[in-house]
Amino acid sequence: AETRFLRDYSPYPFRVRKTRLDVTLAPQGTVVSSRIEFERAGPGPLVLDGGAGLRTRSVTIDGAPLDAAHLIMTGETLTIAEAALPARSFTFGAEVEIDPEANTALEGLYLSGGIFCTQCEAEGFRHITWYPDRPDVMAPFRVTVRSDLPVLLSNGNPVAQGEGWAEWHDPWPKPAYLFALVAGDLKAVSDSFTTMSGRKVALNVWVRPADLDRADFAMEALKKSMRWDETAYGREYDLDVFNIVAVDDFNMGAMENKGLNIFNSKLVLASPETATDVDYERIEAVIAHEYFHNWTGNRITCRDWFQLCLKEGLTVFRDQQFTADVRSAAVKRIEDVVTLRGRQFREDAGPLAHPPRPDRYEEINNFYTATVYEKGAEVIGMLKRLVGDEGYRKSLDLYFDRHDGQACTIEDWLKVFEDATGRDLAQFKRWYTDAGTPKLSLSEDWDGEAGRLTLRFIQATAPTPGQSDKPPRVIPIAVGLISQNGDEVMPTRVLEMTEARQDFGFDGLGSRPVVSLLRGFSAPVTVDRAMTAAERAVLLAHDTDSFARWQAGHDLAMDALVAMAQGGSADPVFTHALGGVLDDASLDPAFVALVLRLPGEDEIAAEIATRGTTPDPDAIHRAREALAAELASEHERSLSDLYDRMEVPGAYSPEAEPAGRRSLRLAALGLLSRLDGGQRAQALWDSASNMTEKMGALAVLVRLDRAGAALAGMEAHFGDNRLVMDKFFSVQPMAAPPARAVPVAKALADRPDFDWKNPNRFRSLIGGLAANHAAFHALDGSGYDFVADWLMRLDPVNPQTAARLSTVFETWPRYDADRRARARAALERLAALPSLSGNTGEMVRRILA
Ligand code: HT7
Ligand code: ZN
Repeated sequence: AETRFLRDYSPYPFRVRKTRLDVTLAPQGTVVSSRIEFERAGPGPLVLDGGAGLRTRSVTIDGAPLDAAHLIMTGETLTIAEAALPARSFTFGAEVEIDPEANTALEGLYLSGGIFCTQCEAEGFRHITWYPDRPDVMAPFRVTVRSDLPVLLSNGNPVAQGEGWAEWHDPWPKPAYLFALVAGDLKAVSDSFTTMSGRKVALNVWVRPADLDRADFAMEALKKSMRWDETAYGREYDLDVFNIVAVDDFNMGAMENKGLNIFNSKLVLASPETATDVDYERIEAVIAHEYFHNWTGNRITCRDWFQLCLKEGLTVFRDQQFTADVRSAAVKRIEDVVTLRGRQFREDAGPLAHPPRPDRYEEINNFYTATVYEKGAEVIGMLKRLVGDEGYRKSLDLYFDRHDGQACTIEDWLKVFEDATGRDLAQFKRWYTDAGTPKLSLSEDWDGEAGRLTLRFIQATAPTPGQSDKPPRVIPIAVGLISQNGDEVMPTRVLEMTEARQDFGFDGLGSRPVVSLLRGFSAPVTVDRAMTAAERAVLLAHDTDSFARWQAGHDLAMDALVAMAQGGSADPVFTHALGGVLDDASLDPAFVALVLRLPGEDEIAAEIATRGTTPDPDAIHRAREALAAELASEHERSLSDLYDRMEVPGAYSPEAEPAGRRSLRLAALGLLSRLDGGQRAQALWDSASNMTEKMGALAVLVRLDRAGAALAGMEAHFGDNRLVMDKFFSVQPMAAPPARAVPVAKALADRPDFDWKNPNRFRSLIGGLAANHAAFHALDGSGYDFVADWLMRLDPVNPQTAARLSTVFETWPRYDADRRARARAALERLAALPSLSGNTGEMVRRILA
């Protein structure tokens, strides 16, 4: 595809006053009639977007058929010359026929298990009818849906309905990407919500009738989110109804269509027997995320797709705040940083690095990335830290006041902060425009006589594709000081680093303290500092900042693992320090579970590469296994006590407290299985009544290659539950011993229920194998080939999902020459496919560049 550039933006030469759609549904021949009221806003022809799949039956202007001489139709656009249009305003009409049943790409209107549904972000509406399919063209929509199916939904409020039809009206002007339509044999969990100004809103979570008993939790999450947005941001819901629909075939997690959110069923359906604690937390967060888009995304949207992080970064930041509020803030922060490093730092360090606001793209669907989402959220966290809570609230109030109903840019967003707080954000803007993760190096200068500690910081960002020059950024560095005996001698202070090198001095210190750095992970940077294991142990035992405390333990574990992977041994300080954490009954179990979780193999590989050596996946795997075994033997008694004490009695609840206890119990189980050969795991599998413990036990049994009976039982019990069977398909390739993983994955791929056209199922198996680091990076290339073969098969059917999954290859440059050659060969096979989609083509080219 052609490259688009941010600098080429030009406004659309028309406004749309009203959009009217009449859709008669049929699996192979859905007819869409449109009437769009245009009003001229500038010079130029009328250019509308439309996909190749539109069978256009008629085009009219003000009701009169358009003379073919005035109309140019390519596969992708329809152009009407200025001379053929009335001067000021006119109504464009079209009747097109489309084929939802043939739509396996799941973009536009498609069928999922007999349910008609839509996915229009980013550019899916053009597969439904001719339209200015760009986010800065906003209009109120009136939609009639015609079908024999019992439930017919679209955006906005219901206006009227009769036998076989329903009419919907959405009064809030919106871009086409927020359009949605659903028709199916659905049942709802229904409730209502009274907004802060006293309006009653009808709420429905629509699912297939058989799934009705698993939709209550989603409804509770929705009500919680609505209340939270009122309290935390003063944002009230603005329609009479809010509908959520769950479908099984979906390219991503969920979609915030105005008043009609459509969800991947795995992010709606939950019961204790089928969903894990992690699933519950994710459902709650994504329901919140999509709901929060109503203001940050829908009422205020993006001018163009380069501005995607305007809505996504902000909405992720808001959903993170929500989870921190309704669960544990300390635990949530650590989880978010683990995710950020695992996905975004990885992206920033490789060939796919790009800024949160890119200035060019080929295929916009390839830019729904960790950088746009998670780094976009971190950037807002830094802004908040710099302007303070009050400045942030003032800025957000101004944003909503000033830009309601508009399609905005990052410049608009930053200007709001400048106007509300008086701060100059010119340098801060680099966080949006520059790619790469800054490395923050710290050296310390201690003057014992003067009682003065000087922190000398250097920031540097390595070049990224297309950006070699990296000027310094503003970095908020939160620091505290802890004395060697564990007292906090200086509470958190936020240093604002603006130069490439900068010193900060602290006076009046009686003895040399330990620096607790980057508290709360105050900026998305990597840290390079010399520190002894003993100093880290002081922070792990005493830091008052829970993030920095966890980080100290994580650093100790990482040093041990890197040493072991390179033929050395673990520093006993780590094993010993961990004992202190295990025996500290005052700590939150969820926090202890996070401390116990060893860095993942991919993270260890990244760290080894950062330290300038080539990671060996097999050695990393062995090191991680060996350290787990060492910890288990060293702390057997404490772990075994914990395993018994953390049992949660009574009925299952997905709340943070019992979930934290279960996560600690399962962390202990994982370590103890190195000693008991999986005996506890087998007993837990046999006795557990909730899916959290079942899956925790099963992962251990698969790792020990003794899961045969458990897997057979799972299949017998849950064979017809798609979401549980997705777990069956993912746990095996992911947790299997590396040498077994590819054969296991191949056997699973041969099963008749490997419904690979379903994105969840495909991601479970193929993504599961790619997540098994040592298996995916097997020296013989079998992991690379397995994944590449399946991407080749998926690409013609669902290019979006294939392109997204191709990112599993993004780290290939960090490995040895043999592995690099094998990965390159697999990618080149993909690239050579004559019919490769633009989506996957762009990704593979960038990954190989
Ligand atoms: N805004 C949505 C992003 C999205 C998407 C969702 C489902 C399928 C395809 C999609 N393309 C883009 C989801 C969100 O961020 O909330
Ligand atoms: Zn979003």
